[in-house]
Amino acid sequence: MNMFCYQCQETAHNTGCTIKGVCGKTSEVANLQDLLMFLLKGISYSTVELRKAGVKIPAYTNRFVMESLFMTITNANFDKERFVIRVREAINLRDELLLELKAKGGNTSPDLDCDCITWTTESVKEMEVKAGNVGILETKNEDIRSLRELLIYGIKGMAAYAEHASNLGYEDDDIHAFMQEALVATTQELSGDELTVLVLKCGEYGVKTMALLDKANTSTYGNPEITKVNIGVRNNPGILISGHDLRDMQDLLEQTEGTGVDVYTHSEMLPAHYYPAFKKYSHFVGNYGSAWWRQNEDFESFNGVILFTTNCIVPPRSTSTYADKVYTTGASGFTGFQHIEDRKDGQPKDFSKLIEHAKQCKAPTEIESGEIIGGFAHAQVFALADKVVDAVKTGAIRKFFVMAGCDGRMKGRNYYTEFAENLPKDTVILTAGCAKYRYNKLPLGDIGGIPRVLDAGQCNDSYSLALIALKLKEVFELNDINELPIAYNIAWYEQKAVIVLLALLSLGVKNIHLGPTLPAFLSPNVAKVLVDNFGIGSITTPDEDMKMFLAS
Ligand code: SF4
Ligand code: SF3
Repeated sequence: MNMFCYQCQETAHNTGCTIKGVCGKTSEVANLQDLLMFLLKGISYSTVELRKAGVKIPAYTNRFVMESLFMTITNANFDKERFVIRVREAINLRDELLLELKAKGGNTSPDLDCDCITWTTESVKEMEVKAGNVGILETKNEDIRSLRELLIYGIKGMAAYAEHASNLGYEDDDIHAFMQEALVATTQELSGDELTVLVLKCGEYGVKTMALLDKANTSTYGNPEITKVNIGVRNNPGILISGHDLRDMQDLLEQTEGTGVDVYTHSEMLPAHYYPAFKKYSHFVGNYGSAWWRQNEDFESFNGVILFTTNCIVPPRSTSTYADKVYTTGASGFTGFQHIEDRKDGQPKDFSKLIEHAKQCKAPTEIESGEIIGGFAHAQVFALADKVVDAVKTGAIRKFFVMAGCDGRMKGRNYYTEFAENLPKDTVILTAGCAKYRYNKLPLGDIGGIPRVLDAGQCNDSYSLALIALKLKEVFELNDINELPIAYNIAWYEQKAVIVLLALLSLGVKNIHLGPTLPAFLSPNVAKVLVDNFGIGSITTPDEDMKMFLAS
């Protein structure tokens, strides 16, 4: 075994990637990510103790932990050199914090189940050796391992959302404190019950983090509005921006204005079109292509420059003609792609290199034409509330189906297209995340002017779907969110879906069906706890599941 990773839905044989990641992650990078996680636990030990002593943790430290977590999420960063640098920085930061803790009279030799606060090296060779001994499988009890990793994946997703909020100047020290406490908790001999409490708490912090990001996005760029997004192309060269970071979107649109270079969104950046602040740019042309896993084809025909602001990167094929035109920024990275440095002191990032590069490129090749509609986040749906409530009361809308989450390569994901196609005409899909690409171009029609697919936005905008459910509960004067005519049939892929799931559970949502497979990191006992307490279920066939959902 060269590595072990089972954090995403596409993990090999639904048990774990052991030789190389299905995502393309090499064993070297996987192990360095494990080593970075190990050191984050060492850093967090000191920050947790320092907080107890009343010390305010500096923004640099909080950001270091948050960004490092983000860098280890599925298909965000494949760049070995970046991880080597990070590991060195982590050792230095941990040692500085430990000195500070010592000066405060804190305990600098705690009883942890790893040597994450003492182990050190300067050599890459030694890093690689140590990396092989600090992985997930070092926790021998499979239930404890499962709970520890569930918690870790939850905070990885949380870190991604917290980082986007932070990039817009929205911070919450409680969220940083929780992520760091969770990291330390995985080094302690906690019981299954104690870890379960933390996993549930993670969901509460997930809600808090998504609320913070929602506030950051909507305060800065306005509330998403119903928008028809063009999926065709124009004749200018273009930049295709992917990922979730709206501050990067803003910087790019500002810097491309008047340059003759058009901007298109890919995959999870599609919802940027729904924000009033971005609509004013006439060179913000539309959305190109489909979900992240189709990028090898989409990028080939785009002909222009590509910018990744976050996950999900697919390694280019050896025959690719676009690899030299891809740039990464923020937590994302890939050996061979050029990386745009972080903004300094809140100043815009410098995208001039990309823009000059794009000017040399051909215009995109048209692969489809028409429009897709979206922008149904909470404020927009609340504005339509009377219409929606009437439709429910008259029976025009029988049921809502929350089909949020992720898309992915697995063949079984056709299930979601079939499910959407076969849903009765008096049902409405509420979506968020890249899962929508399985059905957002289908002619599903509308119900009295309400489209049958209501897209709230990115995966983090699942928060909007929760707010909509809570609003409906209030309007219909129900005691329990589960009494609403809403079914949850969610697709997951990476760790942001984990925090979304935990957040929904913390809001009291029950009977969520999760597919296309249940997470490999859930041990049978942990899965049973989720089934018994929350009614979590897996998917079967579109027909059978439809019957089950419509009967309940
Ligand atoms: Fe495998 Fe997923 Fe881990 Fe990649 S992120 S190595 S595909 S489990
Ligand atoms: Fe998609 Fe990666 Fe999860 Fe943000 S972009 S939902 S998979």
